Amino acid sequence: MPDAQPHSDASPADRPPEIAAFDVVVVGAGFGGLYMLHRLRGLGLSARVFEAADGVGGTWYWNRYPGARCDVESMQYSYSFSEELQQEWHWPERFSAQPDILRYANHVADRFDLRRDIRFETRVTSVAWDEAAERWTVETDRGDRITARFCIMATGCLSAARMPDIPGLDSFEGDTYHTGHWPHEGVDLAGRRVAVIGTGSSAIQAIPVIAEQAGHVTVFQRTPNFSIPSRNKPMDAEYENLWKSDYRARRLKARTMRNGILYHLNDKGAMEVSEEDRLREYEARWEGGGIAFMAAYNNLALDAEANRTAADFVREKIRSIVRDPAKAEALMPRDYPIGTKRICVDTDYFETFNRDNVSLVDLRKTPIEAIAPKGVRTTDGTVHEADAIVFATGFDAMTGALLKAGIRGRGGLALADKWEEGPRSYLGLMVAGFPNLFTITGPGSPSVLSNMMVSIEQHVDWIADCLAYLGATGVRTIEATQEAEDAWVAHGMEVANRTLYPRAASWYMGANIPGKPRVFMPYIGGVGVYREKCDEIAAKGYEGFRLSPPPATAARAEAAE
Ligand code: NA7
Repeated sequence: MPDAQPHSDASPADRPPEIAAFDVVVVGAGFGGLYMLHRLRGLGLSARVFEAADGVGGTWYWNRYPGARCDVESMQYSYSFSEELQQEWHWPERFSAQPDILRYANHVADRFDLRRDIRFETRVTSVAWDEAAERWTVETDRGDRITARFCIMATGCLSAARMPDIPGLDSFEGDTYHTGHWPHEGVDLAGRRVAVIGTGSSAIQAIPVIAEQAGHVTVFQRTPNFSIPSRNKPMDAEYENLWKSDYRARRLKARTMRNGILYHLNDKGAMEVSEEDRLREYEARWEGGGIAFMAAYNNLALDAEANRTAADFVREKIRSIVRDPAKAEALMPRDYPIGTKRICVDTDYFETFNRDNVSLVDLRKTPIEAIAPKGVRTTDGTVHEADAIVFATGFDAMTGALLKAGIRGRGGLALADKWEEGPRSYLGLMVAGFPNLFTITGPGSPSVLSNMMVSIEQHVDWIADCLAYLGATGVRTIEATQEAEDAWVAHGMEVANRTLYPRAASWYMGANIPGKPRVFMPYIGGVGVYREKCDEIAAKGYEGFRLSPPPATAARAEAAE
């Protein structure tokens, strides 16, 4: 099935700027923005979606690097809102490759006729609250100027790709690529000398595939990562049927899980069992493949000793796979607990270091000094020659895309200023001082610690229900109170500090961006608990939010009309 092409009314280049008023503006047409638009239509609200790319799919539109694949099983990494959709769609593999996920996003856009309200190749440059009109004014790089009662940021958590500030980059004579902005036409790396900078999830997926094509691959590793084999395989028909025969119930159950993924979570602690049992359990999970490895025991994210047993097991695996002991040692993570940096899932990552055409540069011993015309120069003076450099250097995660949109709330307060010391929000859904502005999977919500599809659907449904409530009660503005926001931020930190997560210099902590405040950004209390909390708050008439005019007054005014 070929990718469907966007077909807006006019091609972006010649469409005139839009000056219009809508009920809602949505920023982003990834999985969050697409479903949000669908729900807004259902509520009878007028909506305009702006999308910087020339197609839908968000992160799956941009991340086209070789080997790009989802870490959550296909049967679970998909929308649940339409029974017909989930029954009719067929995923070809246990873990979906990027092209299949993008095809799915395009299918959804067509099936629900979403494209006609999306303006592609249009980047939002300014989002400003108009105090008097109680509306948002949204401007784009194409000269659009739209006002809307509500603004919903569906900009994604990993969409602001980050190039490190390495001197000499412009002097490089070869080609440079970022995994998060991979050229659509693909890249022919056959026979070329390729430098890969970074060893996070993207690199770990890309390196084995690149190594099969390239003449030579030099991997520049600053921090080794824990990675579990995916055991990816073609979709088993019986397994697919099992899911489809019981899809609704399985989806409901997944929503109650800690990370929104249905898998067997052992309810025992790692130290409650003998070493022999423990190793057997880890071995079974390693053979089973995927991130369910981290659910082997219920305290791996909480207890350092328990965590060490899992980390030791993976380090032993690395030792047994990688034949060169020095390389094996360099590839073993030792200075943070397993799982506290995003656990990676791979196909033949460690095995790839047994190939003759793959070498590893340990940047902890010899950091990168500069990019030279012929390659990457490390502090020992070596120039590692390359024809192409692949930057797998990650994203300004969670806050990057939100801050790029130029959001200004009450009194002209810039979100960037408000978040100078780290993101602050109520539930990761709204920010005090920014009325009628919602963030889908914003910082302060489970987001990146969960199956994003589950968290996206939960947020979209919550926001849609909220808008329906406001409409029905005549409320014009909703805004998180400062007290509720402060309490939520304090609660989020308290829960995070009970875990081992803050011990790693991870992108969850903002540690990958020089100067970014070190704050644990996602909410780690669990998807099930979080959903209950959000529902409870809504049921109490949106506790912690200021509704204006208050629903009672609004309802009375409505009755009097
Ligand atoms: P990540 O996980 O942020 O990985 C980026 C990698 O790049 C990581 O190994 C970094 O090392 C490395 N890096 C970053 N800057 C540099 C410089 N200046 N020099 C050398 N190495 C550097 O991004 P991914 O794209 O792999 O994955 C992001 C998420 O997407 C992933 O977690 C999934 O949720 C999907 P560091 O660890 O910072 O020392």
